[in-house]
Amino acid sequence: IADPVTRDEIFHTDEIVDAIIIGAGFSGLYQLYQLREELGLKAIVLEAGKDVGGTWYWNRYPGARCDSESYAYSYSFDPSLEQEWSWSERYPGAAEIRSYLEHVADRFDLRRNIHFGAKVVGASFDDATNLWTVSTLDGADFRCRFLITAVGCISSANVPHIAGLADFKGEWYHTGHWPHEGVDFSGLRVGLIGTGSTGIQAAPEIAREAAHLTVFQRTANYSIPAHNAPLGKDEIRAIKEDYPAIRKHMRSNSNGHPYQMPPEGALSVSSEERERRYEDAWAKGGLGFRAVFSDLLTDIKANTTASDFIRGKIRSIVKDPETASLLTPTDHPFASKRPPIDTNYFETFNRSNVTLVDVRAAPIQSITATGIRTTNADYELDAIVFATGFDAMTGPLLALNLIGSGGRTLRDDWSTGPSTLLGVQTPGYPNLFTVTGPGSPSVLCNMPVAIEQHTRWITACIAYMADKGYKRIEADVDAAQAWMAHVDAAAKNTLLPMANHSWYLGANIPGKPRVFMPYAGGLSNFASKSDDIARAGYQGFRMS
Ligand code: N01
Repeated sequence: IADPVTRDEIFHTDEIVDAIIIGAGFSGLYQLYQLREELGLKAIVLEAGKDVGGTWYWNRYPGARCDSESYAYSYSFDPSLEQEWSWSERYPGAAEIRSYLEHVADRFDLRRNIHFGAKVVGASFDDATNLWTVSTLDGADFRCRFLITAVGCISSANVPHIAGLADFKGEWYHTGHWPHEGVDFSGLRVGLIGTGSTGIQAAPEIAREAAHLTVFQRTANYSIPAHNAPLGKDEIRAIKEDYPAIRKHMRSNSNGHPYQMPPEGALSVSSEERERRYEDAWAKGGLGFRAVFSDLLTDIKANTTASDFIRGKIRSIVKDPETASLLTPTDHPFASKRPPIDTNYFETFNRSNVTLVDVRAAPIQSITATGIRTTNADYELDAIVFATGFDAMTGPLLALNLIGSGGRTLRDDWSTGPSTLLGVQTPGYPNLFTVTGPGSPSVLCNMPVAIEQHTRWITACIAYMADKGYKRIEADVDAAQAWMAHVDAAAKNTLLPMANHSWYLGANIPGKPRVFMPYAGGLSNFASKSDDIARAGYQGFRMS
């Protein structure tokens, strides 16, 4: 490749593409659109799945549904797209989100630049040419100037190492890799391990179908009723009319959701008023419960009022007092782990075909040919469902086996925890951009809003480089260290680190460094910091 000095020379070579994007989910699709349509670059997407969808391509477990309101869980970049698409329910099911992303891919003719079935297994940077070589499982190599990972944060399934799994005679599944043809549980005794957002969505659905469901719970979880329902024509019309204001509000707050948070703290109102507001929010349902008061995530006393309210609800729903007590979370404040929302989760334990097993008190010892053995009992099962989560944020990036400048590896560089600047670049990995990387607000937000901010920043950065004739960008070590210190401080300003076993901290994966990975300082704050850095000529990044 010739030494480029103009945008055309940088970006219009035949042999080497300007950018490779890994992943065709929400991030990858929009990143491709921007690079191709706005910058006129030659960009391709490498996608392991056979179609678009990302996390929604793989997550097809019973009850898989998004916890964001459907109208807010969508792209905002094209006003006619948001006018022509109508969501059918308050929360979109996995299949409907897949249809939406397929529609986006068709509408913007994105598929012609996407290689499906192309699983990336390695990528290395060449200092001499400033190019990346990306290798796929089938042995193909692709070369590009910019490598952009759009691999999601919770896409690396975690199947815990439990002795004996290979001996199990029944079928077992991880929710994140669900068979596309579905699973028929009728007449079966099913064991479900895990009570995070996924397990809480799946349990009621499996219980309805299976002969018996045994839920193996290590940590009791708070959950808010979703109150999912079809969206009426009038609601859809009102949303569409109001979209500009809704989008503006979503971008200008800390989490990218459409909720309005009042200025008051939980303790600034009378206990009757507090209770009334919690009851209203419970009746309304959804993640908006976190926004009933302004200080639920920052003041433990305020949070305790919400935690107590939910604990009371669990006790009032679950009829058997012992089961209710086991289901009642006590070891972390509400929303310090990502709070699930549910449809009849706690009610499910009133069914005669559902049993709750406390594997904190008596841990799972092994899986046998016929079921699960805990330290005090054997449970006979025909199928096991692992709703055991993900090696979040760093897992999908480490799986790419990235080799940076001078032959360094990301696995070594992140052995004590990730280091990035804005979540978007890692020192030592020039021309590599990570959408929703560790250090970005991503998972603490309504994802599409965060993704639009992250990808727009990357696009602007690449456009800037093209204008200036730069062919290499790399985050400074000092700037990345300062950013990670800020990420750590932002988390400590909240109650989030109090859930010391959460995946935000990497604590769900044995041996993983304990680093609070997402940026808890808020999306709008993050966006303005990112803009300031860009305006200052990409301060903290070295370009040449
Ligand atoms: O995973 P999790 P998830 N033995 O890590 C348990 C998003 N999401 O798939 O808490 C026994 O939260 C583990 O126990 P503990 C959302 O961001 C979004 O449910 O570690 N149990 C926990 O109960 C969410 O946060 C939607 O003690 C074991 C569970 O497995 C994220 O995905 C829907 C175990 C794992 O919970 C991940 O949720 C669904 C073991 N060895 C998910 N190992 C939307 O709606 C783990 N567990 C957008």
